[in-house]
Amino acid sequence: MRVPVGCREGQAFLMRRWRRIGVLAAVLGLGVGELAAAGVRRDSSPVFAVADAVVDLTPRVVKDLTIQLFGPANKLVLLGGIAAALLALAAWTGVLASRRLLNGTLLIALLGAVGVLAAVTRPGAGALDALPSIAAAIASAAGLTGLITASGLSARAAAPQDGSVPQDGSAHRGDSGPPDGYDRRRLLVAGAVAGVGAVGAATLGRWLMSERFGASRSRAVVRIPAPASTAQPSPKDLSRGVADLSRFHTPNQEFYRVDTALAVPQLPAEEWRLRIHGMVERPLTIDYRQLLSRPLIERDITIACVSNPVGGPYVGNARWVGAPLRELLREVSVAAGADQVVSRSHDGMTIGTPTAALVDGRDAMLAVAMNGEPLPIKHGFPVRMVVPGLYGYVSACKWIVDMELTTFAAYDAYWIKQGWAEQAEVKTASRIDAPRDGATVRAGAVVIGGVAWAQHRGVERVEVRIDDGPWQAAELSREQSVDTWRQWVHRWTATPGDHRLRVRATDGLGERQTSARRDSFPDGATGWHEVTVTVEG
Ligand SMILES: Nc1nc2c(c(=O)[nH]1)N[C@H]1C(S)=C(S)[C@@H](COP(=O)(O)O)O[C@H]1N2
Ligand SMILES: [Mo]
Repeated sequence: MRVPVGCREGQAFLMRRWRRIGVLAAVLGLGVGELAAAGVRRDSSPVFAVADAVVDLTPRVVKDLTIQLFGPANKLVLLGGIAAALLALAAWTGVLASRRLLNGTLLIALLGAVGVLAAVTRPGAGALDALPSIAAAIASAAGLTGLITASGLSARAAAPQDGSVPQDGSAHRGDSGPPDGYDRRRLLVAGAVAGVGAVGAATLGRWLMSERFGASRSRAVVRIPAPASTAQPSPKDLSRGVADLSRFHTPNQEFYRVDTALAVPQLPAEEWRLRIHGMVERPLTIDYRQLLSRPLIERDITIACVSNPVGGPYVGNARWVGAPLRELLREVSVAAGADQVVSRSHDGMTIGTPTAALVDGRDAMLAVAMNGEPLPIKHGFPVRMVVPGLYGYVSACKWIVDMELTTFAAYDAYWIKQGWAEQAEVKTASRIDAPRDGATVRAGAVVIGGVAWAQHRGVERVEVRIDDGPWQAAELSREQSVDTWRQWVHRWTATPGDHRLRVRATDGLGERQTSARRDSFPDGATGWHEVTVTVEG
């Protein structure tokens, strides 16, 4: 039964159809774009190329804000925003097409051009990278025409010839419901065909991409040789029996992830090469097999992100296996004055590390394994850098493919260009994991616990303060190395009421963690972590 609709509603009804047609056409185009990208390379996908370009063009303050607000989910938020903007534009192609098909097609061409521009300006892109965006635009335009034809809608049915918005709904005079020629059934069928086509093309494209360019097959077959120098046996893990206390080794699945890559870079180990060049006497290129044939070291090293707020989650401890950088740099013979090593990743990130930190005897390495498995793809497979004592953005280059010996005066790496500090040693920090902030606990015996880190200086002491009471020494896990965090626990007899718990650490040089509250920009947050808990009688 046809529900009578007034003229104004009739107009709105039609516009919804046109918008839907625009969106369906765009989705079809994107699906076809993904499929075409599988024939070129991953980064040529219009979706990822545009998203990556947006990330590159986003000002630092906005990026920081999204990291602060949404943490590791900031990329999902960004992708969601891009998708919403695209949907709005796609709907608009339909609206434009309702006046004149050519106008809708022109907007699609413009969007395609944005895709082309983004794709050909990605690192390592060639002219071929333009193809998926072009294919997407053509499929979209064809979809638009096809859906309009199938629906029986025409530009005339939607708007008066002069293109102005009708004031009285005169476009389909005094009528109830859709105009003559509109065929709901055929539009539904055509829409379903377009939708299925879009999903099918995107799924097939995704699958082909991971088969052709993915790294998981490579990761499944690599075998990491036994290290020549093994880690100390692990200390007793204080997290056993204390809910919410961080485990001594952070499981890979729970390890924080911070990087600018929207799609995790895929670099099969067989294709991996590392070039060490610049201010060196004997430039060197090694492959994965050669790297693994070197004497490997195994170490428990805690890494942290400079953007970690006080008490935040961007820190983790893992057992890494890798090739020491000191020997590699000795082989290439670094020129005097080359005070910076600029590492480049497969996805174009640049990270600048003081050369001194790589040769001064600390366990700086090119890591290939993390907690007993080949490096997870998200954490840099096949090879990443790990340098004890430095924040990740100045040391921990994932998917590393190039190291250039240069000077700090000559080159600013990615985050330095955004204003972050050139040199950034990890600041002494401590965190309360249990009980959680805002938790309610029962009066009596309560275990307060957490972790403390001061990489390459070590943690000597951790103290806890309840309300305005005295600072009390916490019990610490055995020191594994100066590069490894220490778990701490403090047994508290909790009394009913609200309580404020604070923690502070002292590093291996006897220096106490500062109470001064500072934001993470530009070289790491400072201040004592505190939580408030309610104790019930
Ligand atoms: N290629 C690449 N490597 C990178 C980054 C990046 O964005 N791209 N981020 C760095 C930062 S800021 C940190 S804190 C660490 C995080 O390493 P994780 O994700 O394995 O925890 O990686 C570093 N290495
Ligand atoms: Mo970081």
